[in-house]
Amino acid sequence: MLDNLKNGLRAALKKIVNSSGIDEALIKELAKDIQRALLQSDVNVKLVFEITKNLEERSLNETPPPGLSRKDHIVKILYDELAKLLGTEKQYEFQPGKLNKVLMLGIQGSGKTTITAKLAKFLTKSGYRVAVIGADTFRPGALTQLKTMCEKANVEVYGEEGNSDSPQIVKNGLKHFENSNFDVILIDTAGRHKEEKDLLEEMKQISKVANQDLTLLIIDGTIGQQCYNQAEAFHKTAPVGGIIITKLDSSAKGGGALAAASATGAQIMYIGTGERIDDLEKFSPTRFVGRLLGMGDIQALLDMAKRLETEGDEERVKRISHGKMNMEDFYFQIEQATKAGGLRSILDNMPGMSGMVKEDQLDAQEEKMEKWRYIIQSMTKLEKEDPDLLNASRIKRIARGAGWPEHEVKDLLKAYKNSKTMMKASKGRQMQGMLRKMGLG
Ligand SMILES: Nc1nc2c(ncn2[C@@H]2O[C@H](COP(=O)(O)OP(=O)(O)OP(=O)(O)O)[C@@H](O)[C@H]2O)c(=O)[nH]1
Ligand SMILES: [Mg+2]
Repeated sequence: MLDNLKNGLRAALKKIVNSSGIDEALIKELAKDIQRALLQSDVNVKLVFEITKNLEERSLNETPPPGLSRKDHIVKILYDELAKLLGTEKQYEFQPGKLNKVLMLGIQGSGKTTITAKLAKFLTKSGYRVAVIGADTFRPGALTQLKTMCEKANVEVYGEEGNSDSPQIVKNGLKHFENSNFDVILIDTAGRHKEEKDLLEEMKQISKVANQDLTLLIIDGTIGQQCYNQAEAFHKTAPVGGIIITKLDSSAKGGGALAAASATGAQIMYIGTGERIDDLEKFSPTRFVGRLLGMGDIQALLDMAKRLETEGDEERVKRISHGKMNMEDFYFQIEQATKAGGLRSILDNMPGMSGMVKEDQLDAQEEKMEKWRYIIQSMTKLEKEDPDLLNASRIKRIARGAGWPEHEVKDLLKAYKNSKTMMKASKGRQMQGMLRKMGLG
């Protein structure tokens, strides 16, 4: 299913995963590749540009949470954006203890009857007691087709061969099943119309009799982004409704169909992925994208990212309060404090820093922070972890890299060492208290 899209997306991802480093050029290339893959799957141009713009901007501007590599972070962004394209993670629940009436609607040949049987089986397997009403009085053989398919699911079908009054059949059918303890009744209707307008008119007619709890619009996925019109008209008219996109196995435009339907705000509930009765899936944007990208366990990655966002701080606080902070921790605490309530309070509270700065020096200190940021960025990973490594030649290299004189690097080192020594001496008590105050400890 959606092989072209899948291959296109995976090839693009592979480039990122196999690259030695991430830079702007590579991110732009990724965005181009994704664009191509989506356009080939008939995703609407506007949606494509939106998603790749977000991908580019977020990849360039967002800082990965501590512990998550830049690559993983970009994969996560891509995953987020694609899932967003396919809708939100809502779940429709049938109401327990009552008969849930579901009206199946769609233009000619969209796959209503097939889906009715598939859904009857799917819901039965999920523990619901399901029955079906065949209200297609238009197409010869419609009832036989429905019964044959539903037999495979062991589901009872109510129909009246020879009666052409479909609202009457619905009425009779509901009466027939009324006291039988069913949870869900699926009503298959005729697809005599070729246009949205007629379709919605029929829905109104049958709705009067059926008084359904849920209306499902079945759309043929091979029409690609043209799904938008049907889905939109439907979404506006049917307050309680969901969409099923069919024939995704036989369409190169499936991605476009899904994106277009979800762009209307309607919820895609199921997808049809083949002619057999078991070829039906409950639709979840995140799971679907995970599969497209070939990352079944992307959720694990997301969970990890979230954990790192919070855990990163805890670990850091622990390191800092045990006098084991590295250069990044040092910068982090100053930065956090700057955000949290002004440089002065932090500098006054921070062992080794208090008293170092007078009020009128605050601006100067803020400038210094900016310098330090460049200097720290010019350090290697190893040097940040263990600033004791910084000998004269390393200091020289860093100063050149940061574009500041060597004494600025030494200044930073002095402040770092001061802070670390004092932290050890006070066993981090002050620091912990302060970080807690800022909501970090
Ligand atoms: N490949 C593929 N074919 C499908 C799928 N769903 C339905 N079909 C085929 O599409 C054709 C139409 O399906 P039906 O279920 O009869 O469609 P319908 O909407 O009930 O048609 P009408 O009642 O005539 O409006 C049949 O040949 C099905 O086998 C699918 O997911 N994949
Ligand atoms: Mg049919």
